[in-house]
Amino acid sequence: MSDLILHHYWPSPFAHKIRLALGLSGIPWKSVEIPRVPPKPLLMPLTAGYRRTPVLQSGADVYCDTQNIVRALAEVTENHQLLPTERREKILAFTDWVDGTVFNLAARVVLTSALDTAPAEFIQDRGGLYFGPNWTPEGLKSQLPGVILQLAAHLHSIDSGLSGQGGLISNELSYADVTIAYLAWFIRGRWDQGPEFLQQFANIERIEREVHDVVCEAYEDLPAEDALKLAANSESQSPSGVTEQCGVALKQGMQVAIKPQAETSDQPVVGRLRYLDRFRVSIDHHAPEVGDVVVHLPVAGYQIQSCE
Ligand SMILES: N[C@@H](CCC(=O)N[C@@H](CS)C(=O)NCC(=O)O)C(=O)O
Repeated sequence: MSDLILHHYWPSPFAHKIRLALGLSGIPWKSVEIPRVPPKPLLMPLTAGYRRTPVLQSGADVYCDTQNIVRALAEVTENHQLLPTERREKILAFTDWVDGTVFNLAARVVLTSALDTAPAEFIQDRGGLYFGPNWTPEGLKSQLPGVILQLAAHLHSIDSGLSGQGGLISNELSYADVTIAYLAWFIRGRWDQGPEFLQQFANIERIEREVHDVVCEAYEDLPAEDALKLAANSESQSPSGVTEQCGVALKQGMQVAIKPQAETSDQPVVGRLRYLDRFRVSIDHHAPEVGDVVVHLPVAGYQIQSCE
């Protein structure tokens, strides 16, 4: 297995989720810090234009999106603590809902409370990413009480699903618990009323504590240029081939564009289709800085379109 390199910045909640996941599994990793807003000139050659955070690199294989990264961690390291095989799909369904619905509400609360203090460039960028092109500061402010109520309703149901001990899915902490922990970490650290708000959810606070207590941080810093060189000197270890699926005419080698299904300002990732199954889509990508790499995205939550 080649070194696992996380391209991230420290305040990113989704990156925090992967840092916790790596820590809980005891997997050592290399840390490349990337900018919080574009341009990201030392990331783009690797990702074919995917600009979100984090990205996991293993040699010439580049995994985008945290759901996909967690699946890849289990495959590449053969460590199944995060996603025990028999409970994997249940955990991923729960975490997909948290990352989409629940995180989006938390991001609305955090962004609304930062409207008058965060740099305008940051607010503009994140507004477009999370709320589409038609969001306004006034709209966010007027919806805030209703958004807090929705967030509290979802957290109440997660909290009641947790018993007095153990994780959400079993006695062992899993990726489901890591997901609860990153969400609580985000709400606590980025919203001034977060610590008080979270006191309503004693079980969530317990999981947040237990996950953070148990992780060991085994990382080393790596300059971004070295990560690019490493990709250039490696070959992808991932498979190729397109699994036939009912109603889908995509073929290996076709030029495709892939972007999040939601209304966002993300640019599509474009490349030749190399691999497709029920969960993952991979494209071949070439850039002078990295040579040939393979960029992997999840199928669920992304729109894959032929450009031919
Ligand atoms: N669905 C993505 C969402 C990732 C995401 O939205 N990350 C935030 C940071 S926490 C982001 O990319 N912000 C914009 C940026 O970093 O350029 C995932 O699970 O990885």
